[in-house]
Amino acid sequence: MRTESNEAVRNALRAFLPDEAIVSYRLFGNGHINDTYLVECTEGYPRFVLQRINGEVFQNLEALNSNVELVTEFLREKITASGGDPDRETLNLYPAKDGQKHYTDERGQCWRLTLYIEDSVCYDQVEKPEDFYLSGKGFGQFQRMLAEFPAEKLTETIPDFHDTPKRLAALLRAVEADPWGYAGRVQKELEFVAAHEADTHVAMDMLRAGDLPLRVTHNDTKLNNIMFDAVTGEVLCVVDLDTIMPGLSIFDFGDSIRFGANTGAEDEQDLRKVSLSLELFECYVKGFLEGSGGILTDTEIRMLPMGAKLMTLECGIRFLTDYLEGSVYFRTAYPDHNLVRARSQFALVADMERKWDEMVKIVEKYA
Ligand code: GN1
Ligand code: MG
Repeated sequence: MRTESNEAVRNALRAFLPDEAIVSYRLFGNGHINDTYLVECTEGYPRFVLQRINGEVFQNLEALNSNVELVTEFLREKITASGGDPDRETLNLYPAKDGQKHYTDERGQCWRLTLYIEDSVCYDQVEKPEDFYLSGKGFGQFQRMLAEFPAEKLTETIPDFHDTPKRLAALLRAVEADPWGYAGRVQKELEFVAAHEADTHVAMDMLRAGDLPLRVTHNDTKLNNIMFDAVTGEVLCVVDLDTIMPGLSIFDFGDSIRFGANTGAEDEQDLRKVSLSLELFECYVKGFLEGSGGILTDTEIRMLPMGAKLMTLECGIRFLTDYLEGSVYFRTAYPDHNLVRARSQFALVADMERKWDEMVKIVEKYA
């Protein structure tokens, strides 16, 4: 995956802003999918975030734009009604000159501009346990706010996004096709996945049986998808709304644990550094249960540890699949990057299994 030419970025910016207002822009953030830029303007304008939405990953751009617009409008009303500051606590889409909240260029690339939230920070790794507790509360509150969102208005931007058995099937197809001849290098990883086949369908089975309710979920609750106030340290705003879809609450819980409670990085090469921090796990459980404010059923709460294991396993499966397919999906910084990421995910799954009883006990303590 590559980023766009300067000319394409400039051209996109001109669809939203007068040419003379644009001072500079630079790549921004650490997302693996879209291209994101921070935009500086002349006096009288705020700073902006410009994004090119990855049209290979998001095939139905119209539905994606509609989802993000509906959700941000809904959140704006909720935040205003509860006395919050909607300019800082949700994303604000800035209209293009034609009045639309996005711009499609002549090459079919889709762009959007949002207000940059001043005096905010986001983290790629937990620095203070307190912050992780707050992120849990923030994502829990987000879940609670969305509980009243009319789910039928949303389109699934990526169908079967967290359908782990389908993710596994895609991996097996990639192994079969093996377009780059890499399959021989990943036998150990494939054995690990095969040994966890039974886990992959636990959540989907419970959904079909009606044991877990379908909700409106964020689906990508990495720590770097939530902004904190740089001054007060409080959680401000959940970002990266592209994958808001019907989903399971344990997915949102689980993906946060996968990313934030890992003592190593998502792409840690030294697997001895990868483990589940029970301290951070506990912080997040506490925050998430407080934030979601009683909307979760007993079964959802009981399945939280499984959500963590499942999201980690699934993410590893997705990284491994992309590695075999030549790294066409996730942005990578070096050739084996996706393999390194997959290994780190599987190491984390293994550590969760070692700590399973303790994870269960922690959840019971706050249930
Ligand atoms: C991607 O866009 P970003 O970096 O927040 C991915 C998530 C993965 C994550 C792994 C649309 O999220 O599903 O969990 O990378 N987003 C999409 O870090 O596939
Ligand atoms: Mg992101």
